[in-house]
Amino acid sequence: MLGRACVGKTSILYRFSHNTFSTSILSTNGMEYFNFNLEIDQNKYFIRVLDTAGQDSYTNILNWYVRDANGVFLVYDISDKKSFRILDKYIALLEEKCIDKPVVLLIGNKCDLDKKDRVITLEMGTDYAKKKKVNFIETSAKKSENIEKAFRFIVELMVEKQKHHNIIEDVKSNKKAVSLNTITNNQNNNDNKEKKKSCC
Ligand SMILES: Nc1nc2c(ncn2[C@@H]2O[C@H](COP(=O)(O)OP(=O)(O)OP(=O)(O)O)[C@@H](O)[C@H]2O)c(=O)[nH]1
Ligand SMILES: [Mg+2]
Repeated sequence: MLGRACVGKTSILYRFSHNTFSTSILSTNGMEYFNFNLEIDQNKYFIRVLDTAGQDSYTNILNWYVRDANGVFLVYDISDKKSFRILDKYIALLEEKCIDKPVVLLIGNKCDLDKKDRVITLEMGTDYAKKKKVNFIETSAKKSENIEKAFRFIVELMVEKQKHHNIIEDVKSNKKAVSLNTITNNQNNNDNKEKKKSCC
């Protein structure tokens, strides 16, 4: 869970874990883990989310913690321009520090706010997400809008990514078998098979 201070990272986690919301929530000090069980299509998943502190003084600790992330909620506040501008910095951090490229879900939080308070439009969020090739959703921890959807979405994306990874591994091992076969079997047949596999 990444984003500038006060964008609502902890509030999103509390909404999902305890179905509560508070306007007097304390700013996060350091890091805190939240554990969840989630069932999707009769499959049960255990997810552990690291709630990070958005204050600048914690930036150095982030470098270490993001290394192993499989999925990232990157949160901004639709009423806070700075929280949107700083997204580039977080994306650069992920690109530089993560061992394996994580799935990223960009969240525009506080979509319950009045139109007059909104400074980042839905279109700006969508365009940014497209540009950075990440997924996007607007949420409200206050009104409980799209919170569960966001968690399901990121888990689904992570599962998809893992499946894709497994397929690639399968294809790689198949390729080895195929290349052994080419020595004894029909060369063209195997070439065709291999071409088909690599386009999937
Ligand atoms: N209107 C509105 N206010 C929200 C929403 N989510 C959080 N807030 C308020 O925004 C403020 C900051 O929320 P936090 O959850 O502490 O934000 P954070 O990103 O965890 O902040 P740090 O821990 O300092 O990094 C609090 O006053 C919340 O009540 C939301 O969806 N709508
Ligand atoms: Mg917090």
